[in-house]
Amino acid sequence: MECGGKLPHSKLMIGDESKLKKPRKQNRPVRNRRWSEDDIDTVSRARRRFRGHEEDAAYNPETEAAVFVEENPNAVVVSPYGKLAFIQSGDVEVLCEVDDALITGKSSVLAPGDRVRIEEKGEGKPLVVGVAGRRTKLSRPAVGRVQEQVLAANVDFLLIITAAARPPFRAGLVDRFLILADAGGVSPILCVNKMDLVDAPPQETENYRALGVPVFEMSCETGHGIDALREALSGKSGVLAGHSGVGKSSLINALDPGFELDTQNVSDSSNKGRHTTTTARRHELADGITLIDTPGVREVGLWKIDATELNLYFSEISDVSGGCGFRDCTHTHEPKCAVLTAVEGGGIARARYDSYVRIRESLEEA
Ligand SMILES: Nc1nc2c(ncn2[C@@H]2O[C@H](COP(=O)(O)OP(=O)(O)OP(=O)(O)O)[C@@H](O)[C@H]2O)c(=O)[nH]1
Ligand SMILES: [Mg+2]
Ligand SMILES: [Zn+2]
Repeated sequence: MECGGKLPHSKLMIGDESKLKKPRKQNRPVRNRRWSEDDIDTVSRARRRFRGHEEDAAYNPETEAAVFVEENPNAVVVSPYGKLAFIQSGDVEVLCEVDDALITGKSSVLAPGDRVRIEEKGEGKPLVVGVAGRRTKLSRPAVGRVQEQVLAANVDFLLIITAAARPPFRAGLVDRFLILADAGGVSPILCVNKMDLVDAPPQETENYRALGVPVFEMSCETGHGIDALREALSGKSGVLAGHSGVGKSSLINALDPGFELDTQNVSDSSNKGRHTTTTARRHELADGITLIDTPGVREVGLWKIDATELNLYFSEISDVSGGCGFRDCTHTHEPKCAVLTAVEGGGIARARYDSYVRIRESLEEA
């Protein structure tokens, strides 16, 4: 799988790519190296083995092969707009038409961050004639579940934005976003915003630190933690995702004071955000940072992930599952299950295990 490449899993390593090019050591411990390029390779290899075919299972060869042929992109997608698209070409943003070959149903296959080729037609709007293969992508099932919806393309990071409070921290959503990131070759970063509202971060954040996911505690309101994140993102690209009202757009405004994106109060009665941002859009910030803002989500569907391979996306589970009595152990009820033993013994966080079980059930129902 052609994926993120050179993706640091600790902010200390950002900008120091030499460290990432070390030869691969045999039998090094699996823990804490979860989100490196090697790991993504390992997961995708395992997934290919499981599926028994050569292509990367995260990509859909039927739809993508025909479309992603552009070898000379000259522009980048800012925001798809039905059968049109806002495209950044040099310093200007232009509204373009999109070639029929790139349209499925009422919209195009384009996602913010896609590298495309546009051509002037002489009259009218320029035309998007092709799109290049994606280095990474973040996708979920589109409404109706039969089609893939790519939320963002060619990003280094998925910034999973959560709030310490208002709306409440939801670990289950974080777990699903981690799967999406892994499946698309994107490095996750967990941002815990609104720290000004609490004395201590939600307890579950420790589970993510233990997995090697970088965790940034911050407040867009007070500016706490913003410099550290800006430094970590310098020169990189990312997509922001999370529940409505957690502060995604506020974060862009905080990282670059030149921005004044619309933000809105979380309604006090329901504790739910109001979906202030309604379309995904790519923004170029100071310090060479590119971020795609997205509308808030309540749920995250998983695209092309099978219940039986779910354990591959929970590194702490796949680390110990070799010790299970049955090779096809589901880690839910079987005797001699090494995963259940680890959960009992505290080696695997109960909240993460519960997420695994819940997601597994949802995939079996689908
Ligand atoms: N107390 C506090 N409030 C914040 C913080 N960050 C953002 N907010 C507020 O939270 C509300 C929602 O922020 P937005 O940036 O609109 O949230 P969003 O994630 O973009 O929401 P959607 O666009 O609906 O997905 C706004 O009223 C912000 O002012 C923070 O660190 N602390
Ligand atoms: Mg927003
Ligand atoms: Zn088991």
